[in-house]
Amino acid sequence: MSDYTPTREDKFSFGLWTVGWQGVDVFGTAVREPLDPVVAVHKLAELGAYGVTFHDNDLFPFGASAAERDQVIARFRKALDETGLVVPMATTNLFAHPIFKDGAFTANDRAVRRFAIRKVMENLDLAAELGAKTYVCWGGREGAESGAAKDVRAALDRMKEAFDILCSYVLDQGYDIRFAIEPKPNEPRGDILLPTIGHALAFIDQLEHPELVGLNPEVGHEEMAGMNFAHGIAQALWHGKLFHVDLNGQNGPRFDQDLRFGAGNLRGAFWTVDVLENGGYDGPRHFDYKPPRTEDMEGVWESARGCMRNYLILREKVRAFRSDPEVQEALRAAKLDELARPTLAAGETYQTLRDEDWPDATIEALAARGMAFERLDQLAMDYLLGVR
Ligand code: GLT
Ligand code: MN
Ligand code: MN
Repeated sequence: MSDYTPTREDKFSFGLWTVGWQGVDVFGTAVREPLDPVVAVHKLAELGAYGVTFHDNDLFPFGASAAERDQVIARFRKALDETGLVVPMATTNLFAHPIFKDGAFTANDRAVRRFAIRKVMENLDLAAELGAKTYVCWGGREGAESGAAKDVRAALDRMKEAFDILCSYVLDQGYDIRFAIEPKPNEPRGDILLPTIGHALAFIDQLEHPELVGLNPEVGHEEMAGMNFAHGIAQALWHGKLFHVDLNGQNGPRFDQDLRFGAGNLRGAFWTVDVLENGGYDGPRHFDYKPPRTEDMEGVWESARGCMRNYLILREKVRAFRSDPEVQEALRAAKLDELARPTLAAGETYQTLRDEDWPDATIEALAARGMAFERLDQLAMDYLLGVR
């Protein structure tokens, strides 16, 4: 058993806005002082993270002058050089300023859309400069609270237009950057466009450069919609679209809790780690959570440590589960090997199936067979509960 100390090879990353969250919510003011990004970089490196991510306005305020911006970026860059932390991903704040009250790429107001796309291009330049390979687009304000306020089909046309423009910008600049759409069903808008992994996957297919656009699914966002996160990212991987991931914790369909990874739906977290570790994902394990308002800075760093520690504990359990001979036997009993086999054998066609004889006794025998899933799941439970 390891001591669960993270290393750079584990590829853990955090958004500046996570550990830097001051606790401002709908009902209350800030409970913590602003966190200097330079301090955050040093502390995250010390805790064992390999990367840090940011919105443009996590670094410099909206409307900052060029001089102010350059100064902040120089300090940030120096902290990265000193610590060896990398910037695997960057993103744009298209939700905080009042100009984005009705969205950014899909705001009814055309001038707002033009301003928003320009803001993204500006920060793409910085992302490329800092070596980011993924650019996240979370459209938190793209949506509506009422029916006629948003023509969804027109809004999707505008959303597509924005991504088409941004993809051509990235290609023309020669940036090695791909976009990752982050779905969310609601909050802050009553209903947000591209609410789930499935909606976003279908949308990407309609773009001019679908190869440049994938997903950044977040645990809590899918669970708010009642979805199974592990299934969602498994499908995203199947489509070759899991470009990035936001790990955190959520207790069922309610407001976006953004708990530290492992809190909330722990069983879901186990299967999430299983898919990430065994499904061909090799990107950052990015934590997007909010240290609760109850915590002082000590508690903030404790929660950041907790995200990584829980991931490593679950990874150890997942590995033990997958390599246990009894589990492998249970997987065979549950016919997982058969699921992996094509339904038709080589040379067979639908006609083979048409020609097959299906006596009642064969059908009854198949219907009577148990699937042995409960034993398989209990083995996973035993690992999760620490008795195996
Ligand atoms: C915001 C949101 C997150 C997104 C971030 C990227 S910002 O805090 O709650 O889920 O990932 O824009
Ligand atoms: Mn969230
Ligand atoms: Mn997120």
